[in-house]
Amino acid sequence: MPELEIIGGAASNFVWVCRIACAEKGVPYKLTSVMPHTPEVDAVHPFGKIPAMRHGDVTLGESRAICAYIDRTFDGPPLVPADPVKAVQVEQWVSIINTHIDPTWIRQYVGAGYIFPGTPDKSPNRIAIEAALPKMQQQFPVMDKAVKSGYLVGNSFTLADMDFMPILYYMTKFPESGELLAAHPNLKAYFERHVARKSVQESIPQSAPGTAGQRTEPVNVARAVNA
Ligand SMILES: N[C@@H](CCC(=O)N[C@@H](CS)C(=O)NCC(=O)O)C(=O)O
Repeated sequence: MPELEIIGGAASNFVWVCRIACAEKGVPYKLTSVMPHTPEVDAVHPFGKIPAMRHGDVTLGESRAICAYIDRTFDGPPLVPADPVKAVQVEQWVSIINTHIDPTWIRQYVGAGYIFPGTPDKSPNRIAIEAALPKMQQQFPVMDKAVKSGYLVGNSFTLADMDFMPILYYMTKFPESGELLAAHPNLKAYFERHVARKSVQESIPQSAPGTAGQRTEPVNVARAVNA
């Protein structure tokens, strides 16, 4: 079997999802840590976004497609339950996270507010932050209710949880989102429980979003044994 290559900076929450998926599945991979719109990425993703993936002759972009490939190609615990209702519930949450939560919590609040503020002195962009917060204040209680059982779907750690954990991790790094997390006990307990998983711990980015350098680091992930 050729080596799986995940292409994209480790700080990207979408790259991180794929790395958690590999670890949960017990799939070794090489991480090629490059920014979006670099030649390695442009050669694979139609719009130059990360993550991209190579495995032998197979190339793919988009985290959901890459995780589906990992799940269907390799042995190991399923990332999506076999039960058809639970399987589509996973799709529902992945879609909600990618189309509602990521755009507000990561792109707008973390990205435009703190990481790429576009202010002359690089100080936080209060306009972007204040624009994101009312939406986040509505979305946090929804997600708090959704994780009440300890998982987004059923009673196991699925791709939906893998998609959500990197975003929650970044919520702990900034003041307003940290306060929101602290004020939502189900979300806080959910985060604290799953951040301890081996698959999450071993893939925590060493750099803040947007600061990942261009380097190639081999990662050999033994099958994760998680609680
Ligand atoms: N729907 C894509 C989103 C990927 C995405 O937005 N990645 C960001 C980094 S976290 C990116 O490449 N941004 C550059 C851009 O949007 O041009 C996926 O699930 O993989």
